[in-house]
Amino acid sequence: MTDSVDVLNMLKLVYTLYTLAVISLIGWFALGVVNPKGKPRILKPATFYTYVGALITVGVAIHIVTFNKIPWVEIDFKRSSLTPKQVVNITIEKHEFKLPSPKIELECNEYVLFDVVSKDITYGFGIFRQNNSMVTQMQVVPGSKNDLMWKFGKNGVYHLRSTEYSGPKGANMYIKDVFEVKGCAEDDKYSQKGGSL
Ligand SMILES: [Cu+2]
Repeated sequence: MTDSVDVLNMLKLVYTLYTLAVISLIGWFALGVVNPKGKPRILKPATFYTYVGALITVGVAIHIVTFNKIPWVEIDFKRSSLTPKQVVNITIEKHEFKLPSPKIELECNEYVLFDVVSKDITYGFGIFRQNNSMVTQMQVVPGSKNDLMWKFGKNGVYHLRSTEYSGPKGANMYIKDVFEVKGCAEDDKYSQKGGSL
């Protein structure tokens, strides 16, 4: 199952190539202008617009072709018709997470809804792997409904951390090994306790 690690690796590759293609256009133009052999070599407008047109087409196509490969997009689109199998209610007050239990078990390949309420200021709610890479996160705004639906496809133990600046005390809003996902066919290799990292 695709997760944020795979998405990030793919994006690094795709956007590096795309950015190099964009930069090459500027390089091509600059080389023409400073052409040491006589007159500046000016690009034909048709060539220029074809190249820019190709960049736009490829850039838009990347989004259209990949959007349904990204696992959380489907959840966002179908959100109103999905019923979560599990609801986790969390309250935050005075820079402290109030959890329903110290350890929370999450079911594999089921929709889980994290419903988080702030009693005072804006915080963040983020789920992190053992290597501290992020699985998912949302902002937690007081007086608003903040709920995040997610489906976990790999076994692992995850940390909870506030992902929004909430003053100096916010740095302590970090609880290790809160969430555990069990029952999947596959392990999240970055989220195993005792680290196969
Ligand atoms: Cu984009």
